[in-house]
This record gives sequence, C-alpha cells and structure tokens, in this order.
Amino acid sequence: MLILHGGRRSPFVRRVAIWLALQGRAFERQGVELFGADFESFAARNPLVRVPVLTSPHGDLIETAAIIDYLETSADADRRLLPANGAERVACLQIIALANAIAEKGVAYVYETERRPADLVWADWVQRLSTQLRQGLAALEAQTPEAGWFGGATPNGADAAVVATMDFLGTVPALGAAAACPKLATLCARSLDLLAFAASHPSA
Ligand SMILES: N[C@@H](CCC(=O)N[C@@H](CS)C(=O)NCC(=O)O)C(=O)O
Repeated sequence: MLILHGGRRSPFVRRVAIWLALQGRAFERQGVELFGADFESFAARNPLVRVPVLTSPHGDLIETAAIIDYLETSADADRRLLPANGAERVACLQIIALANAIAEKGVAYVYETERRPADLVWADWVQRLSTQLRQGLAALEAQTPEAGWFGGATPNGADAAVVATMDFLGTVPALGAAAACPKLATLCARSLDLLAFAASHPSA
C-alpha cells in the first residue's frame, strides 16, 4: 500500500494526492506535525524533515518531482498524466514548472508572514515575494484555457499542479490570488466536480 505523508495545506503534498487519485491508485494518507511532535522522528523518512514523502515498495520517496517521476514510470501508459514526448510534453512540464515555482514562493510567503515572529518580519522580502507571486500568477492565468483542462477534455499533470498551487494560495487571503485570476479560479471550481481533486482539497 502506498502511504502519502503530509498535511492538507501543502501544495506539494496535494499535487501528489491528486496525481495518485487521477491515476486510480489506492493510497493512505498520514498527517505529519513537521513543526511539532514529529520533527525528530520524521527525519527517518526524510532527513530534511519535509513533505511530501511517499512510502512505496521502493522505500520512502522524497521530493515531489521524483515522486511524480516514480508514479509516471510505474503506471500503465493509459494512466500517465504527462504527454509522452514532443512539444506537448515540453508545454505540460513548463506549466507544472511555473505552478511549482509559484507554490514555492507562496510557501515562502506563508513562512515569512505566518511563522516568523511579527517583529522579525522583513517587509522588503514580503514585498519581493508578493511581486514574484503576482507576476507568476499573471503568466499562468494568461496560459489557462477558457474551458476544459490544460490536458484538453480530461485533466493531466498540469491541472494537478495548477489546482494544487491555486487552492493553496486560496488559504492565504492576503494574496487575493483568485480575484486576480478568473480563469484559474474557474478551473479550480470545476475541479471540485471530480473526486480526484475534491477529496484532497485543503478544506476537505
Ligand atoms: N522541493 C520540495 C519542497 C517541499 C516543501 O517545502 N514542503 C514543505 C511543506 S509545503 C515542508 O515540508 N516544509 C518544512 C520545512 O521546510 O522545514 C518538494 O517539492 O517536495
């Protein structure tokens, strides 16, 4: 049995959860108190004490990109969520890269504004993160389809990454990400019609 370790708010854990579900894989979820009780014990699964970790027949896998590579290469061809090759694969991976980069900056924003003591918050850094997020979101919004999915008639890996990132940013009201990105907001709303997305929503 595959076990996905990590909480519901993490955009990286969510991407793996959506990916597993879209591929129709059975898996269990295991919450982790990274900033609390599990900090020491979780190092046995990931020495960096980060999530996601996927417990698999090959042991504890770390880092979203490597976990996704495992899921893709171990799936039957008709279950894969990345185009096999060519321009379609490049385009799909670039959307995932952009969504991932936005998620990284969003997580940095959350650490700076929610975890750091208020008297130590670096205002210039918060401003820089906000600018990077706004620019990244504008680029992603511009490439978002008016209808359907990045994958066309059915969602692919780009949809998994984009929805995971946007729903995470939705947990940070100060960013107002959805208001600035109507096509992305519509895509996220549409995703909730599918259990593969809805089951792992941060509020589920
Ligand atoms: N590059 C990593 C990033 C993972 C990551 O930053 N996860 C966060 C949760 S959203 C985490 O575990 N943070 C704890 C820490 O960095 O100490 C991946 O894609 O797996």
